[in-house]
Amino acid sequence: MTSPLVSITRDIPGTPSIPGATLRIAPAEPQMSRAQLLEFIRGSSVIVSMFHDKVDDEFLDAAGPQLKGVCNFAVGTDNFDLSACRKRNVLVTNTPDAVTEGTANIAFALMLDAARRVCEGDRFVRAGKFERAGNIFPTGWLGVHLTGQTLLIVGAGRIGRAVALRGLGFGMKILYVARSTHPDFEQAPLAAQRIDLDDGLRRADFVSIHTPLTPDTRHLINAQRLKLMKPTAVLVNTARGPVVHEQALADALKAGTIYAAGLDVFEFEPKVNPDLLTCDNAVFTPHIGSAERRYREQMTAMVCDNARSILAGERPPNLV
Ligand code: 8YV
Repeated sequence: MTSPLVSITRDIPGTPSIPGATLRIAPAEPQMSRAQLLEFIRGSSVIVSMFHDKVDDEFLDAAGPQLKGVCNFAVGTDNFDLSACRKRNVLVTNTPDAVTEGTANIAFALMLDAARRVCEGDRFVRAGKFERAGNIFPTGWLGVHLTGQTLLIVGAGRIGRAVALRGLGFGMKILYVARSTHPDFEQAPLAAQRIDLDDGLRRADFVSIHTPLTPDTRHLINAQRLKLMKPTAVLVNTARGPVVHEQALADALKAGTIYAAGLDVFEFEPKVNPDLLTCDNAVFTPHIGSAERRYREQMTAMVCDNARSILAGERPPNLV
């Protein structure tokens, strides 16, 4: 009897291993086209997918009827047509927890950078402008402070909580937006207050987005909502790009409707709105929220464990 095939659609860190299975790992370069991806997954019993692989009817048909599960190398599952998976009895898993700390760290890095103009300063120094300008006057390069400021967390999951805890360390007051009350946000140490999104945007000095992408959250932050924010406010998005209307954000940054933004995710990733790229008051990273070696290796261990359970006919630990 031949061993079941597990296809991993991108090179992943650490040493993926699934006893009894044949592993096929896509090379890091060159990146596969959709047609090549569909060919690559043919005959798989389990597929380890990336957040940018659209797992839909076409994908599931290309894999074939022997497919038992798809293990996403991500916590987000907005790349899945879950009902198409359910129809075929294909199990879906993700990697919660492993992405929490890394993503919270990048959110905070972007928050500090946007507030204190770190990357803008870096560009200034590298371009020789510091040397040409001479010493900076006390009125130059003024940023916004964090201590005592209000941080609004949109989406009260694990990552939102980890960002709120970091905010607490900076002496920030925490507000949160969620569909229901979250005792872990309201209890000590966060003592956060739940608020309606529009009121929260009016009150916040910093807004950090941590909601999954769903039909309800697409363009949650649009032109109208950006207008509710303070002109001194900073917006950070490390969740999914389409939660923010990117053109409206570029317009708000240019008009000074808000002070600055920090983005790890983009509406049409990996494309970035050209107007955004011209905004000196925006700072970007290329969707690397969870990219801390320790946690990426944990994600590898999780997808392997989920795949092993699926092949063994057990309930996988991170079933979606
Ligand atoms: C990516 C993410 O999966 O967990 C998610 O939902 O978007 C990220 O952690 C990661 O960048 C791997 O490509």
